[in-house]
Amino acid sequence: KYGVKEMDWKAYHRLDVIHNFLDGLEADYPSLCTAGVIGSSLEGRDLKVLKISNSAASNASVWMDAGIHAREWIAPAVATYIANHFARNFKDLPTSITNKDWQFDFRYFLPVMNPDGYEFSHTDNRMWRKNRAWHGGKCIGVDLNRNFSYGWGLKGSSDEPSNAFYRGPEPFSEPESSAVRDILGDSGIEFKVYITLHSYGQVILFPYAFREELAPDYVNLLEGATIMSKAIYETSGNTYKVGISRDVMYGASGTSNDWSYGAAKIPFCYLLELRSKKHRFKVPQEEIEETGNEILKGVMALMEFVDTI
Ligand code: ING
Ligand code: ZN
Repeated sequence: KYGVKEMDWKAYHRLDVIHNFLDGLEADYPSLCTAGVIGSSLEGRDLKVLKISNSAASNASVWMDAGIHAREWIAPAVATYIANHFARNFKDLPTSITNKDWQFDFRYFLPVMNPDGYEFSHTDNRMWRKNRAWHGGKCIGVDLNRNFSYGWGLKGSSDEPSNAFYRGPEPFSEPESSAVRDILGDSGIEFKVYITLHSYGQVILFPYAFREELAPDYVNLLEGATIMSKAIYETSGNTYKVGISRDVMYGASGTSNDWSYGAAKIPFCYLLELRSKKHRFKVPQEEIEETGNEILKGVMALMEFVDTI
């Protein structure tokens, strides 16, 4: 209860409040919600997750992470907003999302994938992006979204520790990316959807970011992205472009989204760049709830679609 009371979506919160909130959901809904820890950051902070599940054996899993980049504060806020909604409204879901029995686990929400960087962006440098690892030289930080093994080391990343897109000395050199790999690729859980929240730009990206060829599931991926974008527009009037990264933004390699699709073989993988073009990384706290709601509606529409595939 303590954590739930402190949490709201009218302000940005520190890591302890977010983690207490996850424990609070478990306390409020013990048969539905389970908080857990999938690993530790370099500085020893928990990589804390929440599972929301009715424990039906045939459920497919939906993963959502956020905060892989420290300064993108709107992303953890939206992930917790969505977790909160699904936990509190779970019993109403089977008819509101699909006519069939509910057959998804939210497994897991990882609202802050880069807790060291997230805290650093609160205490020292609001514009910090990477984690806080040192791999020689004068500079700190690996870009966790260049540290995954699929296409690692190619264009759109850097081997320079001083670079904002520093990929690290080797794939999965970082405890934060390794912990995610161990769950998504090595836990035996069947994942159907991978969603990773970033900001900013209002775009929905799907694989591949690192190569020219279209993904084998390009048509399905595009349809899912378009459905999300349409649901967002119908909710708030905000426009989100859809497409592959090199068309809509820029190319990148070693991303969690490409790895989830290409290596972990999750069929629906999306990177969402949230609001806002106007405020960039500093989305006013007054816009958190609206952003959470538009993305919630987008995710629900996506789940309805993937349920038919
Ligand atoms: N952009 C992401 C980044 O990691 C991205 C998203 C991924 C863009 C792949 C293009 C290709 O650079 C932000 N804002 O972090
Ligand atoms: Zn990002």
